[in-house]
Amino acid sequence: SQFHEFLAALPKCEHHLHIEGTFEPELLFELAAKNNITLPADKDAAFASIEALKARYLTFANLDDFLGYYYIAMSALIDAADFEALAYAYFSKAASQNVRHAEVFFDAQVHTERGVAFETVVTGLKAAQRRAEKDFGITTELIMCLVKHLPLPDAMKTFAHARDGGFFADGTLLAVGMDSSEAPFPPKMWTELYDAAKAAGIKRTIHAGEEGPADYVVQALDLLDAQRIDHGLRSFEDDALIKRLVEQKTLLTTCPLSNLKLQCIKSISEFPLRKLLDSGVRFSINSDDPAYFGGYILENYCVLQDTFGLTVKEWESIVTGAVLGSWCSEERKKQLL
Ligand code: ES4
Ligand code: ZN
Repeated sequence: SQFHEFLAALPKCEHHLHIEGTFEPELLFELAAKNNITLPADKDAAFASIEALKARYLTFANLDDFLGYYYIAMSALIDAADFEALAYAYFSKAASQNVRHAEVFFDAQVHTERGVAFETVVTGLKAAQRRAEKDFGITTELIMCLVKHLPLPDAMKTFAHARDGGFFADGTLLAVGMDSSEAPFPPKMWTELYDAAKAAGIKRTIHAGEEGPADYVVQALDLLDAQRIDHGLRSFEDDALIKRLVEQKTLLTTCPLSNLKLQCIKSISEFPLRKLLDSGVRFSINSDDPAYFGGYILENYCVLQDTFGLTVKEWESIVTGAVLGSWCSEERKKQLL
C-alpha cells in the first residue's frame, strides 16, 4: 500500500537486533557445509533441510523454545569471514529498508564457550561494519551481550576480557547488555557486572520485561542503573514505573513481531503501541531476530500500521524518538534528524 511506501522511506534507527538472529537458513546451511558442521538432524528433523527449518520457525512456544534453535545455529559460525558475511548481509538488508543507524547485539560468551576466539568474532563484525558504512552510508555500533543462562563469574570473565583488552576504550564496543532466558534470572543477580561496567564508564542496557514481570524492569533501573531497557513490554503493568521511564527518558527497544512469535502477546493488537504513544515513553521499534520472527524492521513498522492505523505525524514522532534514543554522537544525531 501507499502507507507501506511511506514507512519504507522513513529514515530508521535499529537498537534491538541480535546479529546471530539474522542468520537465515540459507546462509546457515551454506556455512555449516563450508565448515563441516553437522546440524543435529538426527535429534530434530527440523534441521534436515532449509525448507523444514523455515517451517519450524513459523511457530515457537516461548522464548526458550526459540533460543534452542538460535544457539544451535550459531555453531556454524567459525571464522572471522563467517561473522563478516552474517553481519554484512544484515547491514545490506537493513540499508535497503532505510535503516541509517544500527546498534547491534552479539552473544560473546556463546562463541567463546565453543572455542571461537572473542577477537575472531569482533574482527569479522568490524570488517562488515566498515564495508557497510562505505557501501551504504549506514552507521553501526556493537553492543556486547552477556547471557543470563551462564553463571555471573562467566559474564564477569568475558566482560573483563573486553574491558582490559581496550575494546570499549577504542570504540570497538559501544555498550554492554544481557539477554537469553529471562524468568529464572532476575536483574538483581547481575549487580556486580553492571557496577563494573558503570565504574568503567560503559553504557548499559538489559533485556527485561519480555517474559519476566514489570518488577524486572524496576530492578534493572534500581539495582543495575540500566540506561536503556530491551523490550520492557510488561512495563505497563506498573504505572509508577511508566512515570519513571518517561521522566528519565529511558528508551524501550520494543520488538512487536518477536513478542507475537514468542507468544508474549496473542495478537499484534495486544502490543501496547497506543500506551507507548500516549504515555510519552521513549521507544523504538525493532526486529530482534528477523531470520526467526518473520520480518525485518520494515515488516515490524508495517504490521503495527496495519493494526493501529497511525498518522504520518505519529510515525514522524516515532522515528524522531528513535534518533534521540540512539547512542551515537550529537553530530550524527543532527544528520539523522
Ligand atoms: C533474544 Cl528475543 C530474545 N530474548 C532474549 N534473548 C535473546 N537472544 C536473542 N534473542
Ligand atoms: Zn532481544
